[in-house]
Amino acid sequence: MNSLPFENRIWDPAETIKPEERQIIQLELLKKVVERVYNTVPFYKTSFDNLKVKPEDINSLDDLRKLPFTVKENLRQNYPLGLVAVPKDGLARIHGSSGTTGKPVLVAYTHKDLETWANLCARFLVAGGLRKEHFVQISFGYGLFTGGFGLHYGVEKVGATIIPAASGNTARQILLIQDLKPDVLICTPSYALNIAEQAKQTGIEPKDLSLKYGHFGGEMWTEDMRKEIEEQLGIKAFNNYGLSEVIGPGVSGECYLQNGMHIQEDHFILECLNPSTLEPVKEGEYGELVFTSLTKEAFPIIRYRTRDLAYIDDSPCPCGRTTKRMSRVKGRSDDMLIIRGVNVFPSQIEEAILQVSGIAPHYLIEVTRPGVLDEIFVKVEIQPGYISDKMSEMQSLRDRVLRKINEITGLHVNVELLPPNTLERSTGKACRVIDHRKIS
Ligand code: DLL
Repeated sequence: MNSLPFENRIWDPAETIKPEERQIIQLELLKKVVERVYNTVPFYKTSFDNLKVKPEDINSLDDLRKLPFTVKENLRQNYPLGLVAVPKDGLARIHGSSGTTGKPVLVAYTHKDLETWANLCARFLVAGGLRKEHFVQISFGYGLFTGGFGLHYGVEKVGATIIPAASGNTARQILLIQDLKPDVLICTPSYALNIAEQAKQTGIEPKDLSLKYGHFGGEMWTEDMRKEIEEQLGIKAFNNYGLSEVIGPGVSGECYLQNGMHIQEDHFILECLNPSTLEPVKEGEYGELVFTSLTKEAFPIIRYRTRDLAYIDDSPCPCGRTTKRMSRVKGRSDDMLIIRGVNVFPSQIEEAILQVSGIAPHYLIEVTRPGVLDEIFVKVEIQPGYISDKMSEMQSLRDRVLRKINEITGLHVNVELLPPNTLERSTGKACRVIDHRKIS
């Protein structure tokens, strides 16, 4: 691994204040935002009134639980900008979530929101070691997607040099890395692997490139995937999380200790709830993440149900930041596959296949129901060096994948080994699952 530039620096003193002080700030801000949405956004007024709750009922952080939830469907119903809480001339930018079909879900920012957002991204970038003298290649899409612009202004705030490569044209990404020698790569984890793989194919050893570390997010990835990226690119790989509805990237991100993502609690209150009962889970138990924004002007959001499943860790972090941390997202409640009654997350399958040597980190899960029973097909690529003419060797590799998946998920699945480079590569968020049961 390349030598690392880490020194424990903190971007914003607000990251280290005592949790009790932060709670006082949270309550003040919560009261204000609740009052503001009630008076400016008809959707919130109606949903509060339906539950017979008024802004003055919020007198403690626990009172948050009296408030109604917001779900993606509410944003769709209020398309394009029905949930915006400021006059149109107060807006500075519109972004949208990454759905590929139908109308996007749109979100809006004032100038102050953009400032807040850049500061939040700067926090986790610095927590991973970003310094002014670094060169940073941003290989996220620039557009409605929040990844490109969000990280762009975060890096700019810190004062480092940006290479806004955007996503796609992987050969040019590699050329830029070779010639401009960036220290940092920012993109989705699947695209980082794609870049490494394509470099290898053109005779470039990715480990010898200049990159020292990367901030990856925007899609689910496992700890094994992290190892894979770190090994292939010879870097440290940090996780960061966010969603357009809440602000974009910058909701939480890892520090250099890589032990969970620090939640920006002075800007968002995070609840972790059992998705069926909507009651809080115990600390350390997986639940659905539900966010309330505290400081956003244009698009405040109350108790937004993300469907993302993770757990909260309240133990102190040696880096000195005093915020709670969240685990990596293990999946979304709506990505959970129910196969013959067994619940399985794509991340469990990723975890399994990445533990089998000889298997590349490229896979596709297809679910069908040919008769009455569900069938699951896991298509995985073999690593280039492991391809063999001997049927028995390929059979045994396949058996190892089958056994590992069974060990981790309890399921008997069909595994198809594919030659290297057969599955489509993504330049943004990878598509890992095709559920034919939903399509037909
Ligand atoms: O993906 C924001 C973002 C961009 C975050 C770049 C980090 C880096 P959306 O397009 O609205 O926003 O998608 C949000 O992506 O609800 C999660 O399901 C998933 N997601 C985002 N980051 C992670 C992560 C951006 N680190 C949805 N791990 C979220 C797992 C993630 N899933």
